Amino acid sequence: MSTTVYDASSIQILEGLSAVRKRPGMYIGSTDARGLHQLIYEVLDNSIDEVLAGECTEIRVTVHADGSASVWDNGRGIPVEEHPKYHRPSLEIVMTVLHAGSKFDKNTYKVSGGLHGVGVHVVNALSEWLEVRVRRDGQEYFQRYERGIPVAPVKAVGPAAATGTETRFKPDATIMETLNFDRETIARRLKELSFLNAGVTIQFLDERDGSSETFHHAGGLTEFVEDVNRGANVLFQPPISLHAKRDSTDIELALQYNDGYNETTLAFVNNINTADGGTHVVGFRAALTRTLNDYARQRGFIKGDKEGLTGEDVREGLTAVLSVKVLEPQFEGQTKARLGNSEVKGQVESAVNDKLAEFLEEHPAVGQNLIAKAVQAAQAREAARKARELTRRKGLLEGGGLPGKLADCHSRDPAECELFIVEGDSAGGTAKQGRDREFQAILPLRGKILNVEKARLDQMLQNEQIRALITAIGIGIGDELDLSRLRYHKIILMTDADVDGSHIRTLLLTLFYRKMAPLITEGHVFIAQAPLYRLQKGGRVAYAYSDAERDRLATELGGQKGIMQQRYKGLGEMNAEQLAETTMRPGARALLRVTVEDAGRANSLFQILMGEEVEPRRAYIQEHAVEVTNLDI
Ligand code: 0RA
Repeated sequence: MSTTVYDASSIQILEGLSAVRKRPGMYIGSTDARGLHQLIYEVLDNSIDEVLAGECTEIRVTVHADGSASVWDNGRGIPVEEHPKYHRPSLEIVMTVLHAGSKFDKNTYKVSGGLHGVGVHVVNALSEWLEVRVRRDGQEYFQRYERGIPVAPVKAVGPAAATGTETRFKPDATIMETLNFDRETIARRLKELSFLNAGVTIQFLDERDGSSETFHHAGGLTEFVEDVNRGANVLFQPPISLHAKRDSTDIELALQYNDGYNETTLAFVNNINTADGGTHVVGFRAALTRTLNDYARQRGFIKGDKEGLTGEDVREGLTAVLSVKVLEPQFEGQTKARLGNSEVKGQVESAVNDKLAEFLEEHPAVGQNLIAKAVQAAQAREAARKARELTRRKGLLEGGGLPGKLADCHSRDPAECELFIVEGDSAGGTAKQGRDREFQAILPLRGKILNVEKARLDQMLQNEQIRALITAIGIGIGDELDLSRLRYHKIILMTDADVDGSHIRTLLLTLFYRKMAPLITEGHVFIAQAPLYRLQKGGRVAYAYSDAERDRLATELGGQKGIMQQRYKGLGEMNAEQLAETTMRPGARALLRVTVEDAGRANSLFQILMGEEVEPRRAYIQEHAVEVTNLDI
């Protein structure tokens, strides 16, 4: 590089690098654990683009023991020949400036837009070092970079029989707040990708503990739906699946119903999860409602002048995975998780209308099954409306009469108010003594709350615990929800660190996720973290929130000798002052904010643990034997 350091392209490279390193959040969202994993996903996106181009069948992701990660694929390999504009090897340009990709080819779907697909050069800029190996034209090529800058020219290092790319990088500790790759997080995304790209084989190796997993789903979305419905009673088997193209948009859908009352629709655009929906989901829902209504009328399930099925009716118990491929996706919203392209609504709607009607024609038994469920939902909707009206008349949802169990706070400014939901009357009593009554309210819950997975709205409103919760929170539920009436901006779940505690927490999160979603999406739900140990030596007291922390603190306090250690089995074992100073008081406590992801995970865990099928539950418990040894089944 010595003679070319100052040429125009070098300057552009250095400026680009420093822009990324100055504002990493602009490129990868954040520098916390989420941002760290985003680095892997950015590299992975390029391999997935090769899969979408039909040029790659195998991907290997490895987390190495030295804290680096690598992605290997058997695609075409990043081109190495001189780039026409920059007069450098294309490989070097892709790794330092440009967006990579088979993106030079027009008319291929690509993972791009939003936080995704910013390009592998961003990963390079945020890495202490990065090494790329390309197998192409019978050669293996190699280049290494440090903090994004090549340390030597691209070099041919030996013969290669096949083609492909391997990128290994070590995230830069001076930029990223954490370097700890989470096996579960990565595995979840790889599994998702293997469902979305039927036939690709994705291997995952974690060299830190030697574990490995292989994801391969020839059945694609159909298997995805079956996986989501694991543990549920399904109304028909196998899931309905359809595939169609409208203009340049490719549309794939699989759906199945279970005997529950909730809808789970997962939607993806170019393999990116659109958690906030968008035009593709709107098109799908419109088509589902229309097709099922047409079918129900044609077959006489709904008589001429009778009111039809609503969208909610036809989505009760629905599990669907929708995956569309769009040439130039526009992602919108705060987190870029919603598809904006208006043309996609009509494309998906037309495809689903045609193909679903065709399917129902050919499978009348499935059609009947499905309509019976939706008609039942319509009847229940009517019953729920009546129940709600009754409850409203009683003033229960209006916050008129607050529940007797609630120890409310003095302040009436919701922005500063906090509601602690506590397990049991005894811990509730301690929390009441320990709180700051100016702004902290306590609601003790007794025993298990209702299984919301199996309850319709009307049944839920008859449950005393749930009514107390709804009334205390103040925003109502379901269609009637009004977030502006929220009485506490922080809703804090404070349960024991044992199996019962985590069970109740899962139940509560599921209730919020299913019936009061804005509470979670707007960030109002938190989990209090109580310590597991209290250590004392002489006059010094310290609290530990994990075994590792206990060991560290014991060393700090000067070894094991003379240390008094207390292990808390529940909140009830702490006195009010201890609870306040470790878990409740702002400044001293550590709250975890619940994200949609957490709640979604609680939800699927909940389906497994509470569902009627024994086998998935047994399998789950075996897999997680260490964590749930005391689980009462
Ligand atoms: C540009 C053009 C071509 C492939 C790629 C990039 C490519 C990039 C990455 C990144 C990770 N794995 C990748 N595999 C391929 C097509 C080149 C051709 O036509 O041979």
